Amino acid sequence: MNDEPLVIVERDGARRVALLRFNRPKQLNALNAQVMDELCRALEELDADETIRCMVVTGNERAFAAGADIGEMATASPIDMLRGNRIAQWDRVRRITKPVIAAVAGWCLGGGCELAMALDLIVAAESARFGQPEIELGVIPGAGGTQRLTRAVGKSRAMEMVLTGEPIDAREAHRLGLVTRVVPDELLVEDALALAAKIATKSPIATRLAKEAVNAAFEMDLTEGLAHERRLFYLLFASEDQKEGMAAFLEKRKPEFTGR
Ligand code: DAK
Repeated sequence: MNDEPLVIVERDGARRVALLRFNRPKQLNALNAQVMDELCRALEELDADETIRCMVVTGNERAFAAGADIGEMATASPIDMLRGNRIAQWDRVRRITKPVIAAVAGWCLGGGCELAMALDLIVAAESARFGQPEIELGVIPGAGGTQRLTRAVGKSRAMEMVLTGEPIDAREAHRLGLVTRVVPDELLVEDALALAAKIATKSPIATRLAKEAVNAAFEMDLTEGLAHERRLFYLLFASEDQKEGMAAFLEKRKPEFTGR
C-alpha cells in the first residue's frame, strides 16, 4: 500500500459539499485497486455524513483518469479478474445515494470514462477528452462503457468510439449530451463545486429520490419507471421538507430544508 492518499478529500462544511481528488498524477490517475478502494470508502463515508449533501470527484489538469491500471490487469487470468474485488468496487460506486458530480479535465479514458458515466452528471473542462480505447488493448469496455455510453450518445456514435478507440473532445461530448456543460479549465472545480452547492441547498431527501428516479429510467421500461417515480413522489409527502418547501412557497420565503 502506498502511504500517500490516492484520493484526497476536502470538505466544505459551509456549502455542505465535498471534493474528492484523485492523486496519482504520474500514472494519469490510472484506477488501480487502491484508488478505487479509497474512492469507494470516501464516497461511502460522505454518503453517511449528514453535514454533506453533494460530492464532486475530480482529477487534475492532465487527466480525470486514463483508465483502469493496465499494469494490474496485463497478466491476469479470468479467475484473477473474477476473484479480485474490482466488480464489487464498481457496484459500491453505484450504491451511493447522494448526487455525485464528475469534474473532468484532460484524459477521461476507459474505466475513467466509465466511472464518470457511473456518477450522476459530468462537468467538462475544455481540455477534456472522453474515450473507450480498450479495443487497442485487445479487449472491450468492462465497466459499463458499452452500455452507459450507448444510452448517453446513441448506438452509432458509441459503436464508432468503442470500435475505433478514438476519443471525443469536450465540445463533441457536450453536443452529444454526455456532459452537462463545458467550462474553461481554470474554472472547472469551482464551477462543479458551485453546482454541487446549489444542489446542496435542496432537500436532501428529494435529491436522493430524484437521483434514484432518474437512474431508474436506465433500468426500467416506461410503465414501470412512471410507477416507480409516482411511488417516490408520494413518499416525499411524508417528509418535513415537502411541508417546508410548499409552505415557504406560499409564504413567499426561502425554504430551510433539514433532510427530515
Ligand atoms: N494504466 C497504467 N498506467 C497508465 C495508464 C493506465 N491506464 N495510462 C497512463 N499510464 C501511465 C503511463 O504508462 C506512463 O507511465 P510511465 O511510462 O511514465 O511510467 C504515464 O502514465 C504517463 O502516460 P504517457 O507517457 O502514456 O502519457 P501521454 O501523454 O503520452 O499519453 C494517454 C496519454 C492517456 C493517451 C496514454 O497514457 C494512454 O493511452 N493510456 C492508456 C489509456 C487506456 O488504454 N485506458 C484504458 C485502460 S483499460 C472493470 C473495471 C474497469 C475496467 C474494466 C473492467 N470491471 C469492474 C470488470 C477498465 C478497463 C480500462 O480502463
